[in-house]
Amino acid sequence: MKIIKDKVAKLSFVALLITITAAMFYTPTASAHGEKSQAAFMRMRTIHWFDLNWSKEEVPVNDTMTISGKFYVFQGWPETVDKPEVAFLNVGIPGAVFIRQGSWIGGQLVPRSASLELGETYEFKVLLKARRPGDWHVHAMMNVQGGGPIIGPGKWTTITGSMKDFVNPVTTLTGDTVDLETYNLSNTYFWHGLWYLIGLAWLGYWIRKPLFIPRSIAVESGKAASLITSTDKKVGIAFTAGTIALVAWALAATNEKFPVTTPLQAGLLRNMKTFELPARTISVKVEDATYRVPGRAMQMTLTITNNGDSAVRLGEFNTAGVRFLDPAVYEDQSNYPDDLLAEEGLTVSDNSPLKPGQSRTVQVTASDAAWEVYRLADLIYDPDSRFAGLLFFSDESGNRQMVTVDAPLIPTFI
Ligand SMILES: [Cu+2]
Repeated sequence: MKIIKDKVAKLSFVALLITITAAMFYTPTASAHGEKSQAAFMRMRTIHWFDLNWSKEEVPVNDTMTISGKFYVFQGWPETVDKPEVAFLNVGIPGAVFIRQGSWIGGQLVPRSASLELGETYEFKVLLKARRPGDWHVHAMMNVQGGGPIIGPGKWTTITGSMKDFVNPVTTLTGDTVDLETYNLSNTYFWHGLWYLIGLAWLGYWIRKPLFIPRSIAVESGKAASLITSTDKKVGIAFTAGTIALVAWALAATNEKFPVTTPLQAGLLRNMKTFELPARTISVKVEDATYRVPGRAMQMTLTITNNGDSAVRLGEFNTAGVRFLDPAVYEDQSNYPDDLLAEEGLTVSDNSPLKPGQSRTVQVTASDAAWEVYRLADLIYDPDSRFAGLLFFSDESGNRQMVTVDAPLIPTFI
């Protein structure tokens, strides 16, 4: 009976090992990033991305494309999310399908984290080089320390060609040109393999012996000392000494081969250049805002005052990257992703030009399936149901002016 139990224990242990190893190698293809499951308030009240442009829809391996645009760091940043004092401009893609060759905020290269100010707008650009063929959803993204990755709008981009043609040459500070895609890969395989074998040998040595249950019985009956033989001790010492010697030798050999090394640079960039928006001449007061669940529509009562010198009309409401447009005022020419664009999603009770010096209270409705599809309507179940977004007004000469709104949102279910 004891022998059978022991065999079962051993087999279970081996099965567990195989399962864990198999799980490490199982990597299914991810086709989305769960952007829709990021809390609606995170997408609506943190970073507002706008004027976005994906330079290409189809790009061959080794070719580059850019994502550029602007983002507004929301003034009413939620209390529950850390402020973007340490933020890293990134892209949201399924793995290394592109490599990031460079990213810029306000024209300054940002290979490391930057400190962003609430209430400011920044211009950004990310340069990507195509690596793995396929259809990929490419997002702008900001990683905020303590806040997590804040994902922006995504667009489907196709990479064509073959991954085996991909090259990533860089010139080191000592003047050598290496291909980072394959650089020293055999060395990486060698060390992974070697440590894996050492690990297996260590496990193999102990698995040969009686395992859990007989050992437990021995310990309980006071014979714990008999479980470890002098050979076991010698083997243990040999493994320990061997590991230390191997690490010491490898370190010395590496230092000799590469005498000049610099650590990864990880400082914080401060005082980033902000984007100067034109002087704000329109003021908007949100009188109330409701979300009608059955109609998938948000309704706002806004009092708009024009303090500028040109008549204006409301053309767009943008929240969490979803853009609701009034086609009579503004049409998108930027080839913005379809699923995020409600070309006729904005209706204004009176959208005749608002003359300079005038003030008007209007009903504004933003309706589209995107409220549900992008799960923005989940906001109404938050303990602090607030919405926020950007309103864009167009004046007579076509200039656009951005005004932010931020107010409580009350749901109606009828
Ligand atoms: Cu995506």
